[in-house]
Amino acid sequence: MFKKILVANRGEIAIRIMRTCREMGIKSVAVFSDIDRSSPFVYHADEACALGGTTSQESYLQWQKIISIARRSGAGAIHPGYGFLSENAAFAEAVQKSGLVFIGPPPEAIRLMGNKTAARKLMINHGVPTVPGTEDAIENVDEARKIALEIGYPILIKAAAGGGGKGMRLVENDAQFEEAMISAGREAGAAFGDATVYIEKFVEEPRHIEFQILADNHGRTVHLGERECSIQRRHQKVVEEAPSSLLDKKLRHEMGQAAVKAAEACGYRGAGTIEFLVDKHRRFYFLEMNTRLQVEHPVTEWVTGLDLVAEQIRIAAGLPMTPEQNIEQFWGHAVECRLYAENPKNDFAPSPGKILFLKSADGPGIREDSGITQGSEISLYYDPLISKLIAWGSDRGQAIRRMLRALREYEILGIHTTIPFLIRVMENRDFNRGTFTTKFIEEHRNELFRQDESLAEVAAFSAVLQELKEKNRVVFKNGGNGRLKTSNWKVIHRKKALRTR
Ligand code: MV4
Repeated sequence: MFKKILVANRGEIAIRIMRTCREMGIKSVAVFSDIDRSSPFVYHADEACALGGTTSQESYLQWQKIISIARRSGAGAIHPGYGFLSENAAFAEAVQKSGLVFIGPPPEAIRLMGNKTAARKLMINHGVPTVPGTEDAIENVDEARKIALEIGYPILIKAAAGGGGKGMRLVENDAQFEEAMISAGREAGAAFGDATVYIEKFVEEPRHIEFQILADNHGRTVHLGERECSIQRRHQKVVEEAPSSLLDKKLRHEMGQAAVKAAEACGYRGAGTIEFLVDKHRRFYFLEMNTRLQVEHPVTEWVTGLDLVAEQIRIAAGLPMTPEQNIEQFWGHAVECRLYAENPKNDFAPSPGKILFLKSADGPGIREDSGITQGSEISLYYDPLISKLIAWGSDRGQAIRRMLRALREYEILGIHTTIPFLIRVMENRDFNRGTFTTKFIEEHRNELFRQDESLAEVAAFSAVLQELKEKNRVVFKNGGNGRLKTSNWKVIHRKKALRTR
């Protein structure tokens, strides 16, 4: 087993990885930018080494620097987390060439799955259902238009080097085709340095459901069930849960088999995710594979009882993984809410600043994977994800109620966060019924963004009440929105104190 691991990431995921390292008796090494000099993840590590720089490009993407720090520190492996270098095949190769272990899949699997047309072709050849579309890149506009007519509108033009929606164009009829193909190619070229595009039939109002897989070097590949990720905004996930309220035993089994087949087809090792779209007829289609640990992995951990980071480390060290078979039955239900430093009342604009006060949520069935603390400065340089709240319940209803309680308990001052928006989602009727698609946020815009009473007035009133409370002139009862102000015991105690004074 490794004695020391360098974590090539920041924020909550760096801490998440370091925690498992500590539990496994493995030392961890942090690398940090100038901006992150005093970030919590730096203090979670056993050792920390400055990368310098402020932007991602100048810091967390400096792979030569990161590899040389790893070697000097005596680390045996590098964990890339998610984002940054996690799906960079050249980095994975360079790590291996330097004599270190990359905690992730083989570089060939990253490269193969990074190319969406190659991935589609592989899936078709292995009998994994894909969305109807082209097997190869489209080049000639007129030939491509013929193909689009055969497939039938609406269609999507997607970037071969893409993923996450960049370089994607919805085309509803033949007249729109040429312009869409040209602009998609231009956008893909600028974003990925590869202008290759292809066509897929547009699946209308689908659910986005992904399967967690694990593969070790002892001949075993298993799936650990699904995550429901349909609640998204501009290709950014907002809420995830496990299991999905859409799947029954049969569909779960079929999709799980397909996910395992997909992972085996590309020679996968470690933890990976197979993304599917499920249409209104409950037909499912392979969309893409994510060759990394995902942000939303905790919901799978909670309903399976596994530590996915520990499994990644074990597999990378050549040990067999813990699960011996596919997991299709779960322990209760888990929901994750992503807390972003964004202002939902201002079109989710980034909200940088200093965390002036922080009292996070805990209690029964609550886990928080956070990257921040009171006093932290949130910059504009990196991803605005500051924390993840995960709630567990014996059933979906209890998990949602606990999440709602935790979101209301959470107190954070100094920046805007997505908490008020997440509360609206958790209260939403269609969300609670499980009747939603990837268009949920768009379709419920009015309810989700409805203005409260004048917030400024409420804030001013609260400030006056707080002042009176501090002078012991008033006591609070368990109040309006179910938020605990002062317990009745304290109220009685204070009344007594006033009487005896
Ligand atoms: C699709 C699709 C419908 N039909 N492909 C969005 C990001 C990228 N990963 C693929 N995406 C989609 N691909 C076909 N053939 C709809 C989407 C899509 C989407 C997918 C999952 C979650 C949210 C989404 C929001 C808009 C579009």
